[in-house]
Amino acid sequence: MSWVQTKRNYGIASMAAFLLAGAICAHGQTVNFSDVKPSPQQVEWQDLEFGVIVHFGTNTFLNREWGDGTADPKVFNPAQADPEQWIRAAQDAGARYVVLVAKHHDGFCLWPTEQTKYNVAASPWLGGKGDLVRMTAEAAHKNGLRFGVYLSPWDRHDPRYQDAAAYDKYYLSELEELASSYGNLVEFWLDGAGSAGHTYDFRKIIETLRTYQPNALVFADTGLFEYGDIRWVGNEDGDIPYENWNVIDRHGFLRWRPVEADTPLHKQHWFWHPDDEATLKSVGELVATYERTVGHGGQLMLGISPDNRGLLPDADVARLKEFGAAVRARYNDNLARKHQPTDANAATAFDGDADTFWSAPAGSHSAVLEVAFAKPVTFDHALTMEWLNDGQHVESYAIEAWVGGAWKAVASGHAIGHKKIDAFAPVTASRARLHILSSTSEAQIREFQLFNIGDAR
Ligand code: FUL
Repeated sequence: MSWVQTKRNYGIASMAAFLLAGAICAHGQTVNFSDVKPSPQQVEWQDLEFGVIVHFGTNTFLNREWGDGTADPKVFNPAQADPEQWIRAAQDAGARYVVLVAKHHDGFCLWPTEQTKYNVAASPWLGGKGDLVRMTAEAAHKNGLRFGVYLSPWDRHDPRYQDAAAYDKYYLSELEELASSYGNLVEFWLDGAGSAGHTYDFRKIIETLRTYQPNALVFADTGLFEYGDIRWVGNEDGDIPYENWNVIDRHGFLRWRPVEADTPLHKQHWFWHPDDEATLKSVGELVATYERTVGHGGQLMLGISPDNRGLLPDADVARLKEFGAAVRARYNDNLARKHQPTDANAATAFDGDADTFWSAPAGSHSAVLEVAFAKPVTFDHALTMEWLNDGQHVESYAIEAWVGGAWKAVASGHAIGHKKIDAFAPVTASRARLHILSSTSEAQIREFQLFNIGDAR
């Protein structure tokens, strides 16, 4: 359906705001790609790898994807709304954070905001005393997941939307409530859909968010390029095209902007719809999505949707569990751990502990990280992680196996980044290596793991 592809441009508040936002090249200094480093918050967020985004609201009860803002709040009446069930299912899938759509484009708010009556307090749910943002934040925190919110700028209900200044005031007050009352937010989702032609005061929006949530990362799609800490991948298919670099050129200014790929568990559906089992993605599709997102060094944001009871359907819960189990099974038996100990420094890359890393010799621009086995092993996947705190250094690499008395490249690429998964035809060898063919400064590798998964594509 077309709506999922319609991220739109916003008007920019002013040219001055744009210039201020990109002032890294002060005094005419040139900044190189490899000089740009992530913030500590970006490093922490990239380690989360996989999150879920929850869509639930009046649309759920009306078989809609984009509500037009006219739905009666009384339709919102889930008998069993249970964010703990959503969170546990997300956790089974392997997710480490959850973003709740606190207000979608229809304008209906899932918390009892004082800024509009168009919210859960006007619904029969829990006698008008419920607060889904609180319940979801608490369930997430209780189960060790980070929590974030989506607050749609486009609002098809509120009359103030016709007046940019009045709407900014309204939006900022909503944001202030969300940012000050529900604990730490890991991510704030700014969705550009539907906003074509509307001008927002994004400088003020970000200022307000930062006042209460200095560590929250802003997800922003194309039209909000200036304001995001995280960038949209440009599609909703769960596909991060390779090469994927963390540093992008933002109108001549280089910025660390890791990518997040949002895609729903049900094909094309962010909200629950009746009789929709056929759109549920298969385990194979989900694993492929994982490998094309997390395996391409970016973040996977999977959409989940509670039904009109307020629970994830049993089939969705089961699928999420199967998906998590499949990923764990594929990347459980790291053969590199069984290496012959030679070099303690190198061993830090084989140990499954992403908090330790191997470093190539200081100042080097090429290097090898070799793993040797007592007996030949067969492998068909490699998982490599770069330590990014100091920037993204690797520019070209090959995975090589010692075959017939010579090194043979079984996979190669340019970017490694946070995580790179390479699949190749099975190879049997007693030695393997990560060959850094070129790096801007010494390569720093958190993990170099090998697997025999058995389904090389
Ligand atoms: C899009 C929205 O229009 C969809 O309804 C959904 O919320 C998705 C995550 O973002 O832009």
